[in-house]
Amino acid sequence: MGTDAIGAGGEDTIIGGPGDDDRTSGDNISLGGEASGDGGDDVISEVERVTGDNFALQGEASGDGGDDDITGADNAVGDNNGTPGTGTGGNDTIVASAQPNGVLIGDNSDGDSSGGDDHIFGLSGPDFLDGGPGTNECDGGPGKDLAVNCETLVAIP
Ligand SMILES: [Ca+2]
Ligand SMILES: [Ca+2]
Ligand SMILES: [Ca+2]
Ligand SMILES: [Ca+2]
Repeated sequence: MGTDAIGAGGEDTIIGGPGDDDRTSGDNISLGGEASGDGGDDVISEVERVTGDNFALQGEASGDGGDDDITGADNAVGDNNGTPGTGTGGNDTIVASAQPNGVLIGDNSDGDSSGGDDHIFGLSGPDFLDGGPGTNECDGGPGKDLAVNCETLVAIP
């Protein structure tokens, strides 16, 4: 098809800085096809919409998820994000931005694959935290947060 993005990911550091950085992912990105491959362990900060591993806007995203460190995200998926987003989940740490109404998902966008053990932190609430499969810790921080699939809950009303 020519629009697929496939390959094992490296270990990247991505820093968005101030402003609307729109969207990025730690590993493969495809806007029209499939994004797949084993994810690297990435450090991504100050990007509004983040996928820790593979991101496909319209197709399937799959692969073994890396262990990503994501901070300052409004919307985050720790592992593969696509239609569907499937694969083995990595152990991710995800920290929200200061914006309320964050949506922070520890594993794949289709929550039925295997998942990693994730640490998810909200900031100014309300945020939505979804640990997915695995053994997860969710800390809502200030505000009226909602958390699902979290084995350890901190600051969730
Ligand atoms: Ca990654
Ligand atoms: Ca990951
Ligand atoms: Ca994960
Ligand atoms: Ca998880």
